Amino acid sequence: MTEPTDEQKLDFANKLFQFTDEDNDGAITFDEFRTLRDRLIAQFGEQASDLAPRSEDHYQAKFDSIDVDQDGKVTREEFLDDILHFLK
Ligand SMILES: [Ca+2]
Ligand SMILES: [Ca+2]
Repeated sequence: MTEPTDEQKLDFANKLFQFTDEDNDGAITFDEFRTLRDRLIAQFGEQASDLAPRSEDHYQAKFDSIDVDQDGKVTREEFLDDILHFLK
């Protein structure tokens, strides 16, 4: 196994953003974010649940940390910043 390239990481991050942004309006609301775990499991199985927080408290903390400008929405830019940092 080789390390994923930056391009693959970016591709993955973009796909995850699209998956999380359920109504495709270009921003993730907390409501969309909190259902992520259930939707990941439904789509990809139990092992995908590692990508999402485990409890309501974790969701809120995680969402707040991704939403850098604290406007209640996570834009693609904010999301990619966080996930690419996480994948490093
Ligand atoms: Ca949305
Ligand atoms: Ca924001």
